[in-house]
Amino acid sequence: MSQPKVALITGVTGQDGAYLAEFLLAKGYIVHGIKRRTSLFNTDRIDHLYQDPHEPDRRFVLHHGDMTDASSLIRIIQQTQPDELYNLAAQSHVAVSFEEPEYTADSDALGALRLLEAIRILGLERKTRFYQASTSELYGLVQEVPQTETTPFYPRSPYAVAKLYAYWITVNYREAYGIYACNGILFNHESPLRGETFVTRKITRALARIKLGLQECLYLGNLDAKRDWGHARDYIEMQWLMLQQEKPEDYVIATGEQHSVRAFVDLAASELGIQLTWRGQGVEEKGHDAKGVCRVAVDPRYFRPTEVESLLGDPSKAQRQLGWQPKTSFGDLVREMVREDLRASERDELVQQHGFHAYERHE
Ligand code: NDP
Ligand code: GDR
Repeated sequence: MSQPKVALITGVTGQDGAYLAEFLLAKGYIVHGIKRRTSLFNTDRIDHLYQDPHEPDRRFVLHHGDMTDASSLIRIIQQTQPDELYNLAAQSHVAVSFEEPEYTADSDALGALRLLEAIRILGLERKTRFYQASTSELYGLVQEVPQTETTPFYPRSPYAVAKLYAYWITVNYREAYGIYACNGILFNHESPLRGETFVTRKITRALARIKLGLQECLYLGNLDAKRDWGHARDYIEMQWLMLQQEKPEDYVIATGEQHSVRAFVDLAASELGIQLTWRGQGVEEKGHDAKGVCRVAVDPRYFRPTEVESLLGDPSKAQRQLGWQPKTSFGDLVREMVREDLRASERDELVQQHGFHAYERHE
């Protein structure tokens, strides 16, 4: 019987890490994940996959490590000898990268370099295939519509600049040392597991809570930003497929469809049966409804110093070479996120009815 393949995932506690770990385990892989030390458990997204360290023959193993700590990365790669290494770990919030630019560069740019160097130091250039989580944020101030693998980059945030370094160091190590290394240039992808401060999840979570009377207001920034939103579950399959080809190449993964933040709000609200009235433009939209309750308001604190206004991907290459076909429509994505956030809010409502306080947070 052939040995199972071994995968190592950085960022395993994140949205994509959780979907990818589940996907690879179902394919028979032994999956190792790197998680950083936190003062509370931070494994909600992967708790259903957890295997007790005392179990023999575990197929899902977590290791403590950090993208800013080369020693931990080298040790884990040496121990696990991965056939496939998926670098998903990152300070992934664009707005936060303006507040923590140096840390973002350390983890997102140098982090990728540390992994590639570890592969080289350990002599794994011919064994370990490397996936780098690149991003449509590289296009930033877009030079061409829609964006393809050859569209010039123009990053617009410390996050995007850090990811630009990671993109090119991946290409460089492929060319210089013959490592099978790929960039997946993924456009925004969402799911019920999306972090609560990214705009889609912020919207579905807040509207579900407003619907149940647990929250009064949803504060947002630029409502006119347009994104090409897909489902994370569909996108992680492409991450895997990129590492199964004969030759390592870079691919755009996108739906080829674009919607505004405002349209996302409208659709999520209509799914929940919430009537929204948009009042004028910009900050003027801040206001209260007939009952004096604020529903959706624009708060300039969520504007970014430099914004990426519009992204639209052309996934033709992935369609041609990887057989890429997004399975989830925009409508189905919004419906799934709304449904799951309504369930979570109903749980919070129940908790509140039993005398426990559910805190309202705006981030
Ligand atoms: P998340 O923010 O949900 O997850 C990021 C993961 O990285 C978390 O597990 C986080 O750990 C971990 N992490 C952050 N900093 C460090 C560090 N210093 N050391 C170790 N681990 C760290 O991101 P997504 O799952 O949405 O995205 C996965 C990757 O894909 C990211 O690199 C992101 O930049 C990129 N990407 C995402 C897109 C999207 O639309 N989702 C689109 C294009 C690219 P913790 O749980 O402790 O915070
Ligand atoms: P993005 O995702 O910056 O594209 O990065 P995010 O959901 O944060 O923003 C999308 C757009 O919505 C606008 N926006 C708001 N954004 C947030 N977070 N909160 C708000 O209140 C708000 N109001 C409006 C933003 O200005 C922006 O234009 C995501 C991350 O997952 C990155 O890691 C990844 O690389 C890219 O997607 C592709």
